[in-house]
Amino acid sequence: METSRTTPELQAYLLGHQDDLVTYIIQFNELMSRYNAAIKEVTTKLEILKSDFQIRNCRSSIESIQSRIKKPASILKKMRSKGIEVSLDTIRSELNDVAGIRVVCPFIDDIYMVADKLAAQDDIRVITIKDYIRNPKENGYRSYHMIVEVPIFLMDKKEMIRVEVQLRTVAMDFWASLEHEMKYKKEIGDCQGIVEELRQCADTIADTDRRMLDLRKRIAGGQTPDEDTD
Ligand code: 0O2
Repeated sequence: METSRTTPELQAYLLGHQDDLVTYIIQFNELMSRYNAAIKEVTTKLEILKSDFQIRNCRSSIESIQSRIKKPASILKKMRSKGIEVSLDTIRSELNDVAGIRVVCPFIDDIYMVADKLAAQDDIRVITIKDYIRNPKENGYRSYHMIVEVPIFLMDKKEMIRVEVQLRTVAMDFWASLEHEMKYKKEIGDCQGIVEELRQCADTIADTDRRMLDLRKRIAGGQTPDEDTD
């Protein structure tokens, strides 16, 4: 796709290539519907894991599951920032997060358990894992990222589609959501110590996550089987 035309040039170009444009839009929508299908497949798997865990353990391992398809403008922005030529093929081959699912868990060990159970399913192919919980980003960001491929079954074929699954605790989600909002409203320089303070907040939250997990284990360890079923 030509990206350097000025707006009038682009308009003239599009008017002269209307058939190409319509074909392109149809193919783009087809590709997005495949990402939608992949989101449904992975979300269903997560919901089944959630309810099975709930039945066996009388507590929830997943607080919420949200999903989104990356908007066309964000797709273009990301590809341009990475210097990737924009085409339907490169969207598919080069972008990992067109389909995104965010899983929020109560405790840190729930994250690793859910991630392991998902990865172990024989129709899921794990492409990459970034563990920003054991290896937080410089700014304090923590989350467990999995890029997976899942089969979707179409009328005439099966296709493997990539989905990014981000898993985090409620506390990590609180920090990441606010940091994302603040970061996108304004470019943060470190002149007022804001970056450092945000990182300190992330560290405090991580410490609280660890203490809450420890408390849950101590409470569970102190329970008799009868108390456990209350
Ligand atoms: P948005 O608007 O959330 O979609 P890759 O995708 O692997 O080629 P990338 O994008 O560096 O390269 O991957 P990474 O580090 O796994 O980050 C992917 C996503 O994680 C981001 O998507 C964010 O959603 C989230 N993320 C990563 N770092 C941060 C951070 O410092 N703060 C917050 N709040 N979220 C973060 P996008 O496309 O950047 O944004």
